[in-house]
Amino acid sequence: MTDKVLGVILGGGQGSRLSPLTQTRSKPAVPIAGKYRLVDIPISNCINSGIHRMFVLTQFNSASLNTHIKNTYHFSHFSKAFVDILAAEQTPDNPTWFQGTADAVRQCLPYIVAHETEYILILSGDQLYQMDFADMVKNHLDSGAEVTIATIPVTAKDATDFGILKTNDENVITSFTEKPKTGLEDWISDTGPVMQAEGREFLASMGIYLFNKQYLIDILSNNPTEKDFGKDILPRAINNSKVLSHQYEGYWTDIGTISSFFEANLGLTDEIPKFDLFDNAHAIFTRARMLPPSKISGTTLIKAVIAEGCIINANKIEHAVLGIRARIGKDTVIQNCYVMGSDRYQRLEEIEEETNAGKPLIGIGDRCFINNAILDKNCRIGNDVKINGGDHLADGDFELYAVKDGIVVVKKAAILPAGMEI
Ligand code: ADQ
Ligand code: ADP
Repeated sequence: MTDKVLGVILGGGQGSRLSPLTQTRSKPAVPIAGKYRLVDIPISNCINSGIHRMFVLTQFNSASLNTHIKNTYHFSHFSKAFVDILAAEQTPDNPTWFQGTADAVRQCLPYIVAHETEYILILSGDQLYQMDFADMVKNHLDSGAEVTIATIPVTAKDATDFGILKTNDENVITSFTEKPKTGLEDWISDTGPVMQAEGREFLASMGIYLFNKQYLIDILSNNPTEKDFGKDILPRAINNSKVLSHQYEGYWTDIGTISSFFEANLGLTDEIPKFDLFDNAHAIFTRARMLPPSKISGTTLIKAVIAEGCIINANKIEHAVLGIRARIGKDTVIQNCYVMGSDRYQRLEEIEEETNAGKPLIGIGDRCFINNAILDKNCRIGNDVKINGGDHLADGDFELYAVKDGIVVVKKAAILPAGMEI
């Protein structure tokens, strides 16, 4: 059945919540888990569920997103599979960028409907989860609904950040409110004994919607001023037609902010991570690179996830994810960090030249101490640099780095001179 489904991945609006990681690239291209990009998560979920045709809608079409998609998702000539990027474009009819999630899908409808498909699955681009959409499609078909929303039980604390809904006994949604700030007690649902025991009594929308194709075309075309699914289109659909809740209870988390992104990455270092990259049935795909194995010397490694192609001479790496080609010098200590790595290796002559000129090399130098930080790609961290993130640091945006919720984010290709302290 999933061969009748076309996936539409919402790749992000302004991306300001993930800034400065989105300063030079679109959100779907943000590197995650050492070797993947954000967009690999929804794409892999689709592929693992038998959905092989996908559009990625993005507000700006960065070179890095294009390169990644072009180099990663190759399908057989004999299949109809594809992953295509649709970037917001100005046309004579529409001089503006995407105004919201529903507007993004509306502006791309001509491309979407050109494909032979019966159902459109709308997905967020900034969530970490491994879900089989086939179950959701089956529920949708069995119920005869026009729309199915994937839902997950959440606690009262989390409920204010999500669309919260109530259903009848047949899981048909009867009411919906987007990110309720007051009157939460009216929105408690019977989520079952296991979820209730965890205090998860509110049914939240996961931002994953399965629409009958013609229904989606009609509701978007007939309400041209409605910009968002959560605020406008879904409440309208729930009032006027059959909208089903498909309850999911696996691991799912939103990674749209620096702190949730940071936590999700460091969560991969747990003994049994909630997001399991080692799960055969839910593999996450990414670009196949021909990188050498990582080379490590004299380093104590505790809860470390290390991608390919790294050169590590550090003293200690604890609770950290190191991305491809990360280079770390002698006597350096890295803890509670996501180091994204780099795009290339420096040639030996270049290393000699730059060292003589006193320029920090790509990677992290000797005798550094780095705690509670994200280092974007291609950073040059000089010798003896100290970065100590934490709640004592106020939020701020500076030339070389930003601080968000105590996490220091060193910007892509930033050069931190020897001895600098943050
Ligand atoms: P949010 O995630 O807050 O809530 P929104 O900001 O609309 O909603 O983003 C949804 C997805 O669309 C994200 O992946 C975002 O990056 C992307 N997006 C946003 N604006 C876009 C644009 N203009 N063009 C392209 N992509 C865009 C939504 C629902 C809630 C639900 C949560 C679950 O509105 O009801 O509970 O998702 O995370
Ligand atoms: P990002 O998304 O992190 O901003 P890109 O994806 O645009 O970055 O750039 C990464 C790609 O660029 C990689 O494929 C890498 O091989 C290539 N690349 C970037 N800089 C160089 C360089 N100086 N030499 C060789 N390859 C490079």
